[in-house]
Amino acid sequence: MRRERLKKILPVLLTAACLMTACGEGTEPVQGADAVTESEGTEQGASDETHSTEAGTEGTEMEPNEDMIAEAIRQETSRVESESETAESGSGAQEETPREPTAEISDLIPPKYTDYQMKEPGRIEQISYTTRDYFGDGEEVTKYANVYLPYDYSEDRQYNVLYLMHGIGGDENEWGMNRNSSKVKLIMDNLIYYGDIEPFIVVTPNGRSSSNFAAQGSDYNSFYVFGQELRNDLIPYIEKTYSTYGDPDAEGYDPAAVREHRAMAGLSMGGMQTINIGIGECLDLYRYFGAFSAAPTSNTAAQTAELLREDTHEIYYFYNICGTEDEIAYASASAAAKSLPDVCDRFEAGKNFMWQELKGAHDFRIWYLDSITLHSWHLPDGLI
Ligand code: FER
Repeated sequence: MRRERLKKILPVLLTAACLMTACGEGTEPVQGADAVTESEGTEQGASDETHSTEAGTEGTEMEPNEDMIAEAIRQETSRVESESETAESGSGAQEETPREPTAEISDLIPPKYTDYQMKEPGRIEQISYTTRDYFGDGEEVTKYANVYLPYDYSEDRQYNVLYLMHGIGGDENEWGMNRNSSKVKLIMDNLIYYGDIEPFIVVTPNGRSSSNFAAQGSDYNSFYVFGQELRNDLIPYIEKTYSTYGDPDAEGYDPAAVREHRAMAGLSMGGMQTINIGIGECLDLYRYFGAFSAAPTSNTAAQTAELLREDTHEIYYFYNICGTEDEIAYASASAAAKSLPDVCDRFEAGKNFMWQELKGAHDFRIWYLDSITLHSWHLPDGLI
């Protein structure tokens, strides 16, 4: 019963994490007709220019568009800065980000998830942990991340964990999870408050595995080696510190044994990390994935298929979204995901895979929604 109920009411945000609760099998989203496109064959001229066809190609060998990178960094940097100004000015929880969802899109979000109910708020902790400069000389580095703990977090129970990644010009604060006015936190609080998902932990790390991680414009190639940090340092730290399903101090601890309790998702460069690192390198650690407007150096569907050829880890869910007017990522996100079920029998649309595209650009109008429309079967027919 509970399982059935969860399948039906799968709510808003964070695809992967919601699906951790729902246990993907047999979930059949009823999708709105117009804006949602299921995977079809893809012909992506633009993506051919930015992707090698060879599976497993390192991000460093690809040819990203430097102008787009500069623009993405500029946009994301200014967004992060203006959000922290908002936070510092103490202007309160209702404060909006500079790139507010349009009415068109925000109407898709059931108000119960965006209305402030202050009764059962979760809390945010800023953590620091020791890792290495995997991109550079391997020296020890202290890095920072935000951790969302659900209301009534208790050591007496165990929690699923979502690792939620930022874009090329962002940092651990880009999702706003460093402030109580965070929209992601609000949606999480509401999802949990209404009993629509099981409480879970969200970690927003800094995706640059470099001693230069704090410089938002620093060499983006440090994004590609984040898998080492995740595996060696961040996941063990989180599981030692919080009450998750994994306990690195326990005898015989096997991080792979609890992969069903971890999800990875991210926007743009974080979507690339989800695809290239989460699915491409860490399938033994994760079972749920979400890529939002995946960046140009994301593995193509063919590359992912090739990487998975020898792998037998079950994939519970892989959700993808991109705006059709996203000049930075529409081609790459499409190339990475749209045709995946056609080229790889590990993905089945409507079962453990979803591609979704709708009118929108490379911004939070899409990224807050990823979530909501992911669960479009929760919305009235024809709404999207
Ligand atoms: C690129 C254009 C954009 C690229 C990355 C991005 C690595 C990332 C954008 C973002 O994270 O918002 O060519 O190549």
